[in-house]
Amino acid sequence: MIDSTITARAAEHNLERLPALEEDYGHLGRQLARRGIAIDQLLERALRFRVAVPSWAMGSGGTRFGRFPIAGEPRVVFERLEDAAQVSALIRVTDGVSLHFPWDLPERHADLKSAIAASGLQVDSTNSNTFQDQPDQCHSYRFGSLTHTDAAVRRQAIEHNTQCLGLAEYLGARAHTVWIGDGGNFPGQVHARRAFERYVDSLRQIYARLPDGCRLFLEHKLFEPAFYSTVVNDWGTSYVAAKELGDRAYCLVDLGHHAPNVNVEQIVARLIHLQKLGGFHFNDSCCGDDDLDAGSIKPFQLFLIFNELVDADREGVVGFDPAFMLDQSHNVTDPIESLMTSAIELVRAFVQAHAVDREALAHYQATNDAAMALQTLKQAFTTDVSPILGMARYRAGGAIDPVAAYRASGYRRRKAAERPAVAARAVPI
Ligand code: LRH
Ligand code: MN
Repeated sequence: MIDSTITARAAEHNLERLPALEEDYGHLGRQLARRGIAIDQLLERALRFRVAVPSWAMGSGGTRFGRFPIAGEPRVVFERLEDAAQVSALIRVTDGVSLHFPWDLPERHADLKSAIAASGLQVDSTNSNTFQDQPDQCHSYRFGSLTHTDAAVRRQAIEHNTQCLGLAEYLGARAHTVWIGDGGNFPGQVHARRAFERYVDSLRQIYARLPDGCRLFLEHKLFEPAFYSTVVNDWGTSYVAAKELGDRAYCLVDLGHHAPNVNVEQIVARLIHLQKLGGFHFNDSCCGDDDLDAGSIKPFQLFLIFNELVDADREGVVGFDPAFMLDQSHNVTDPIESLMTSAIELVRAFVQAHAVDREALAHYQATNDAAMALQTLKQAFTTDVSPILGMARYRAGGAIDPVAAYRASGYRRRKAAERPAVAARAVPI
């Protein structure tokens, strides 16, 4: 399902750009060798990096103030998979896709299974949705779902998650993610302890139906849609719940789900220590859950998060197997371009984290040499590893300059002709 014009443009572009890339790669290789770093080892790391794209971000997102559809955006899951396949073809690190139900629920499940196979992608995680009411729903989620005071509403939400688990098993997903917006807008509206107890009780019933080989990810979020109290508002709450459920329940860290200036990399280190780091929803933010492109606002924070991940991986921390997923909303860019450049920023932070002189860092930490400890991290963060990222895409059959190749392919224009314009509200996110 890879668009032949895209691969043709990429091949043409690569021919033009390869000599310069090889020159830059050679130059960087000499620089890194002086620091005792073998560039080909970093290249290997880049080639093995993987992150899943979110199906729900393949169209333009929107806010409560409006959504501005772009011509040729996908309308149904099959078109979202088609676009995700182009992202994968161009940058070669996003061969996983996260699905959201019921947004991605087709008439016939078999059609979805074959479309996924045709796309060359695999399902990373399924995601349930008990934060919106569906047309044919019996009970409203207006006042919550898994923590609702009414057992019938909780049963409905548990049943929906159980159906998602059935799809996860059928589609070969490695995890199921539960994010709920439950909470209150005013003091007194929600009994804080009772609500959390209902949350854990509902999750127990979902956890009991977890298919073999599938992990359960609990996603915390500081606020929105609730604005006074959110039941699962922080990592500690998520951790306690995951701990109570069992070995296959983990915490998922969505970077935008924290108050401004929270030290997210330290939360990551804690969850690694507690062996409950299940995965990430990577994005970036300025104020709230802005779902902006990863690495676009706080690239140093992204690097520091990968510094914790690489440190743990090199140490061989028990049970360390975090799932990497993007979770973004594209309001002013072409989603395909944003997902490509965001995934590339993740590979960049990952490769830079592997360029940290960890021996020197450990020495400066042990001797409380704060200045040199920071400089050791900054040396890696300020290393322009773009030649390694370009060479990895080229070696993996992708595009050295994916955005240029994508634009030259005219893919979006051709899709605009194929896919009639979508009304303002497509994926009601
Ligand atoms: C909640 C969230 C969650 C998804 C939704 C699309 O803000 O991050 O991960 O279910 O976005
Ligand atoms: Mn998320």
